[in-house]
Amino acid sequence: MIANGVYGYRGTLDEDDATKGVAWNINGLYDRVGEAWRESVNLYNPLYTILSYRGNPITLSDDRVVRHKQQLGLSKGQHVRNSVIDVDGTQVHIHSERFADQHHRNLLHASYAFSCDQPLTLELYSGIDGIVYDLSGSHLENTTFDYDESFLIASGQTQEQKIPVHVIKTMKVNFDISPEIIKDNNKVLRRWQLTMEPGRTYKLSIHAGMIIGDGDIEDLKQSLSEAKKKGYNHLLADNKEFWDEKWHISDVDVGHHDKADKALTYAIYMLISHRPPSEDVSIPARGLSGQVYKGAVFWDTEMYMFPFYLNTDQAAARNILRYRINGLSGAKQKAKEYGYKGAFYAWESQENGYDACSDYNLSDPDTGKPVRTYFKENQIHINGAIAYALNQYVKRTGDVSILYEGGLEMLFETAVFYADRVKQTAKTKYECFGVMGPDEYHEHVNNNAYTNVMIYHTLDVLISSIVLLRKDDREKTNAIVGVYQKRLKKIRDVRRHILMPKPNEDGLIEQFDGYFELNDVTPKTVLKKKRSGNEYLGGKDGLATPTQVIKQADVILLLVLFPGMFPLSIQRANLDYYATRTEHGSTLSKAMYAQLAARLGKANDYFDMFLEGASVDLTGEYKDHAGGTYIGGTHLAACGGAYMTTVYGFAGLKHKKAMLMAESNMPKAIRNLHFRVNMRGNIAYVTIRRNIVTIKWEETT
Ligand code: IFM
Repeated sequence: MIANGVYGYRGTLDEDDATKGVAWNINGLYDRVGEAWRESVNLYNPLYTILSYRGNPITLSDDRVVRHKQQLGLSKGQHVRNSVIDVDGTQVHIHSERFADQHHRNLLHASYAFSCDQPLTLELYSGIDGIVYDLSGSHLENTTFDYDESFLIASGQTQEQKIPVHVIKTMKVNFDISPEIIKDNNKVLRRWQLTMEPGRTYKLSIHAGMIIGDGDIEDLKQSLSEAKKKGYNHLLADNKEFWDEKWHISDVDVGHHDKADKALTYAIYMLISHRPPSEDVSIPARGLSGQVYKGAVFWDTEMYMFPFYLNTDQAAARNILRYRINGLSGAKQKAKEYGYKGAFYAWESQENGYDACSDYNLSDPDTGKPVRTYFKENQIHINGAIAYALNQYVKRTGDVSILYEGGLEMLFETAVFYADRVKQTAKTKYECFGVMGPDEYHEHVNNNAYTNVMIYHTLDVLISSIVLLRKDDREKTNAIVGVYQKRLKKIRDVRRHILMPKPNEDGLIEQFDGYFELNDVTPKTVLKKKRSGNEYLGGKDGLATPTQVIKQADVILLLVLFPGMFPLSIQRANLDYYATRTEHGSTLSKAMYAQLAARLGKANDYFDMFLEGASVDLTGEYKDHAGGTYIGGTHLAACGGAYMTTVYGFAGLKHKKAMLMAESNMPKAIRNLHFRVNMRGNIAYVTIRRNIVTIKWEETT
């Protein structure tokens, strides 16, 4: 797929339609049809282009394909397709390219070239296909098509909020034939009838744009006319400049290990492609690859993707945080709905912090009946993820302005929620009941170690942020603090007395109260009992529920995030213990094991795990269904996890304010590693060669 943070366009073919899952998926535009899940919207398809011979579409039907290849050029963000199709004894070559405009992020460009080896009369159709692929209902209504000499236009609106959308397309051809227009209820197309000369290449370039809401159609037409004038190749060259600059700061070069290098390059390509363009949007869990997980933003963004942006694109990191600040009203609303004070952030966040998470996310494999799930109300650790990222940002950038711009208020509200959510069980003791940690198989658990530490950390970040801000502007800070003065006493008390995890005599941290009493079996034993391929292992009746088998890194993530909290011996004991009990049923899991292992000098033992986690989108080896729900797509958290393991694990990167340190925790399979990091405007070039670390300060911006 190609993407630019505003939209994603899947790697489908020019001639594909809704039945093949074509999707121009828009970030931040959501809709709900009837009682179906509220999900992100796919726009009309402006790249629809097809050749036809004697009224029959030329497609990749098996008997006619001579050759077919699709490529993704990661260095310039370009999708390329080459096909040779046999048409009645004549070979028709199709070469198409497309890229997401990284400067004018509402534009999309493509070029479509074709030729044949014998004379042939063909028809070329290109236009806007109004029938689009959707997971949960058709989101665009009142669709109309229009055209003039230069443009084709499809307009409509979303069903729920009646948000107007427009897709406009202009084309240029290198042959002198006037097209006809074809318009029906589903599409508007131009059609050219061509008597093709062998050896000549016929070319069509396409420039498309979109407006969501009340944009100016004339402005968009103007931008498209300029794009057409400039031409596809020039635009591509401009785009390449963007990519060159991004790759310079973002590339992580893993010498002598093609698999690792490829996986990382792909992961970084995805992360760059999904950087949020503004504070109105963030990054959905499946990126902009489609509507899986409702196109919603999870904790994946703050916990797994954020570190990449913090190191390479701090404007994007800021947008991610601002998106949460803007979602505060939604989070306060959610807290209220559950009877709590403060802000309870959405588990599946859409616009303005609205929680799109359903109460029934899965279904029973035997009966097909919906299964009640508690992701939405149990996973209160989402608040902590946001506070953690905000704290990392402020510490790294020194940019305290975000705290005045709603950041401190957000911290207060999340802290107020936590202080209200915990239970005082003794004079000096607070506990947290009925939660779900990152391991989603076990619901309604008490004192999940990860969650309790996140609660402590959030309250701590609030208190330290107040201290920091008071040094900066006492009056301004006190004005914000004053609003919450009455709540501070409880916040401080909870911070002091929240039950914190304590390793047992074997050095093990219990994931939650009673975890060690559960059946101690391996994931293999549990998996053997599965009745259907995509049976969900957790929840009320899940096979893993009565066991110690967990879905994903939980205690291990805690150790990754707070490296100084427990001695190395404790970290090692827990890595060994939980590794044999983790199913890695989520693509968020493996990278965290590999990262901790690297820091503990065990990178070799976990290198294969790192590779598996980093390559999921290339190998396709992940669950594409869980409990009857389709969950496929691009795994942005795994991309971020691959980056984290390499930079924070293998290279042991640490930063303290403007100071940067690295150490070699390299697995044997990787001989050298290079990457750059932005430290308050200075670029550090980190190199590890034969276990020798060097950091060179490259340039000052
Ligand atoms: O946020 C994750 C969760 O931790 C595991 N299930 C999938 C979600 C989206 O990636």
